[in-house]
Amino acid sequence: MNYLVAEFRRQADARRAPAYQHLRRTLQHAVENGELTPGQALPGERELGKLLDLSRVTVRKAIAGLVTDGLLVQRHGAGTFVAERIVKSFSQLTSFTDDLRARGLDPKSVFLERGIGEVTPEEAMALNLSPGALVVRYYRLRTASEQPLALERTAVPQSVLPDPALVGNSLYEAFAQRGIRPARALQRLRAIAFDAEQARLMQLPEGSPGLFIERRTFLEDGRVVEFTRSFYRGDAYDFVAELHSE
Ligand code: 16G
Repeated sequence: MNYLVAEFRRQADARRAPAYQHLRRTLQHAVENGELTPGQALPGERELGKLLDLSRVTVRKAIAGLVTDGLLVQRHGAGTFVAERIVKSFSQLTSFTDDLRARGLDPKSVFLERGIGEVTPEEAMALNLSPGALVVRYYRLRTASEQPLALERTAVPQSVLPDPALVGNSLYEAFAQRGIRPARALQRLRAIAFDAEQARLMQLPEGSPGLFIERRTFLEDGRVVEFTRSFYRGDAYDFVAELHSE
């Protein structure tokens, strides 16, 4: 942590600004220069305060700002960490909950809409259903440690999930509980900019970059169990895929 002390002094000498802003810049520098690496734990508030001769209120204020910026994350009971981009495999059929739990985070669903209705023509095409068939629909804000990461609109044939209330936090957990085992999925992806309404829900500036991913998920017998349109935060994810020559 010597780097932090030296950098803090440098920042404090260079500018006349409140102490919390110096600390904020110091921590930002440390992350940008790789002195603090993704996933690394920060010293506790008390320790940091002692190290830099700052009050706890000042330390807390600096950290709160960086959490809002997405540079740091706070995990309940565990402390403050440098945020990591989430690496998501494009060749594995995982769920949002799987991906986030694998990083030790706490994924949640905030239901913006939840209901049942007749398929739209687009849903009928995607789910191989006849006009008039019923689907269960969800519109969810997906968060991890209170940070919004994605918006997802899902339609599932009612023959697969008879009641919308069957999904608590995780769709795939609800599938598993009913013995429904997704075997494969087709995805398409494109870049988007969050519109005003989406940006508000995601707590991002309007026009922030995002990834739009459409997934159709199949059972072994070819039935489609899910048609989901996900809008992921562009700055939070790295998508990786292993490619083979044939
Ligand atoms: C992922 C899937 C989405 C699926 C959801 C289920 C992508 C791009 N999308 O977000 O299609 O509905 O996981 O997650 O991976 P859950 O089981 O946590 O509800």
